[in-house]
Amino acid sequence: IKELSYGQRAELLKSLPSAKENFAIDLFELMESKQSNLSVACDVEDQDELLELAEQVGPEVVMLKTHIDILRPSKTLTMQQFADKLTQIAEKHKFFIFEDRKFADIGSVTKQQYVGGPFDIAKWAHVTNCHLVSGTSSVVKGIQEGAQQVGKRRGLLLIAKMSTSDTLTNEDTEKVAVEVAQKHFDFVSGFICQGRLEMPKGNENDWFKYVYCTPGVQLDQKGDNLGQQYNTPQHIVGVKKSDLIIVGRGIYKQQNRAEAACLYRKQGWSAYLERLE
Ligand code: UP6
Repeated sequence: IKELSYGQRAELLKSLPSAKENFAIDLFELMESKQSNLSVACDVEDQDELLELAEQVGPEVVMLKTHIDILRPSKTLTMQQFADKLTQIAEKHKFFIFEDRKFADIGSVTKQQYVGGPFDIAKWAHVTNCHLVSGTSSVVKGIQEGAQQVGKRRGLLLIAKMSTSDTLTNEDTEKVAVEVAQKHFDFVSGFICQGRLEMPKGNENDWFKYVYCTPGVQLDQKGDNLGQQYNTPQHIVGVKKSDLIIVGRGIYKQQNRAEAACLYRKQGWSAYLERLE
């Protein structure tokens, strides 16, 4: 198939019986209506600051990315209260919450880490992600069972390729991620990757089913001193044909975070529009 818009991909997914409940539909629809393919990685360490950042960038993003385990416990808010506040902000500005947990244990422990524990991720995060090193089907199933327990529509992104210079992920892990996604298409919504992934022979057109999400995006820097590598929104969306850019320090380290988020949203969106031409 030729290039498709996010909205067209949502419609196509809705027409597939196996995808009817897939979170990717909600995400593609929001991207289309909000004219945004931006996610902000909120790697701040204070709960109040994270809530403030969510308010600042909320109007620009479709997904707000958290690392719940880097936040200092707050003196004023319980975990439940914090999650409720973040959920309220998400509803107000219309974005999804992505807990970037990168699960990597056996299926049953993954499920325990996802549902319950101090963070109770499944309760408040619309989407999460996992590595496939410890199990391809088992880890996905563990998270899927957890989501069923909570009884809400949840999404899962598979880590296919990481942004770091010294990553062990490669073409083989990308290939495995695609196979796992195809097998668990009722629950898997997309990938953490560095660009659109190649589909298996005979199913080349299936690329449209998945949301390709890419971290390691920044305009000013080429990388950091701990292995991170950056590309521009134009390169990631325009050349590599990824769908969603994930920007952390490029936005939250700026003086005016709302303005920075607006700039990245515009860059990501115009690269997408050019791709459609
Ligand atoms: N992230 C990566 N690379 C990956 C996967 N995830 O950087 O392959 C996450 C990091 C961080 C964010 O955990 O939250 O994306 C990138 O932040 P930065 O833009 O500040 O580098």
